Amino acid sequence: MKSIFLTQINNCRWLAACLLPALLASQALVGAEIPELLTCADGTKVTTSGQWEAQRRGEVLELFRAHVFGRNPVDRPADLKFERVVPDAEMLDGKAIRKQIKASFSGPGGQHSFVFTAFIPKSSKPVPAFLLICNRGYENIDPDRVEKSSFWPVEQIVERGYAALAFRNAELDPDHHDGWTNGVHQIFQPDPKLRTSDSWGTLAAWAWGASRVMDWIESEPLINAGRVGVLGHSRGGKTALWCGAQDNRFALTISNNSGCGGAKLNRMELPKSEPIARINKNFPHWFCERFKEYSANENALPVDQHMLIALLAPRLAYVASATGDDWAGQPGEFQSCVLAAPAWGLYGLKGLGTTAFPAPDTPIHSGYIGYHLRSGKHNLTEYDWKCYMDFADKHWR
Ligand code: GTR
Repeated sequence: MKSIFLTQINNCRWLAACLLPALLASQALVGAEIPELLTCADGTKVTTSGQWEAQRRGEVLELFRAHVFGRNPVDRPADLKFERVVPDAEMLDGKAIRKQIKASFSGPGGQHSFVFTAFIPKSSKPVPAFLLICNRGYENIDPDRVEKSSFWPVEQIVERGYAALAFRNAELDPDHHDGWTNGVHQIFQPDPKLRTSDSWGTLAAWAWGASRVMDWIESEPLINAGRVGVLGHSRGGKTALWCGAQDNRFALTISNNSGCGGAKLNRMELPKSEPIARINKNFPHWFCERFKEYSANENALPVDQHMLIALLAPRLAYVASATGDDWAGQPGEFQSCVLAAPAWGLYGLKGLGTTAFPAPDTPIHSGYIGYHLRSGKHNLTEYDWKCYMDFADKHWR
């Protein structure tokens, strides 16, 4: 266990740059014990990528299943099938093909389906792609492009040579605490009484949906399945992190303003940020039941969120914050990236490449973990998308 207070004392650049007096005044930082990323349950220190993959990575993944997000009852359903909702169409002045696909499957509770859209730029070779887990209304992911939202700027994404995919989270599971009687929870575990402390919550169900879209991407010759980024905003960002952690087919995972339960370090108790007690009270369906044991009890949690980001190594990871989003705890989102970076070090790769909290609108893109602090409010904007594409370009082009 390492004291975050000591970590920061050793880190004068970070302290100097982080002009948040409330943070430094917070007694909650002093002595807060951060679970060690690279120490196995049996005390073995991890010094190689081989050890990480053979032992520690699986332990960390299991801790997040058992204590935070819950356990999926099923991976890819045996009868999963994809069919076109409408014929493929040329869109964006002929620059892209639009595909609208319905994914259908069944479980003990019956049949279910959800729809996703893909805009694929015309190209002589398979293109890289971004998959958005959309937690806002349908108007944000309008397949007809009548409504154009910065949440999913398809025109810009296609212009830069990326396919843009999106689905609506609520089609997998409505975003309400409704007793697990609908959505994919009901399909795969029809009797809610049989749920246990580690049964999957709603964020896990949404993440599972993103993996089903990846199943389709793997069968789509126009997309390069080896270069797909999954991203989400806020509750969608928490979901993207859990998706990328479990599904290593995603080469890039992006958390936009994900905050508590996402990129924000729980033990960094920032006065204006969301604590576990609040998220469990307001959104009792997001995590597994056991996560409630950690309400106002952060230090008992056997993981912290830097370990979630570390599960993405050695793939690409990106965390973004916004200056006006104290609720997400920006310094805590950044600090998770700092503490996750040693996982990339095991592979001889640069993680974040700095420990200094950056000035607004100065993206850090030098390593395998990208980070930026955008000026403005809690949102997913064209600026954020530009940063994500710049980062992907740097690694993939
Ligand atoms: C808030 C919640 C956050 C965040 C956000 C969102 O109300 O407290 O954790 O997820 O909603 O998804 O926009």
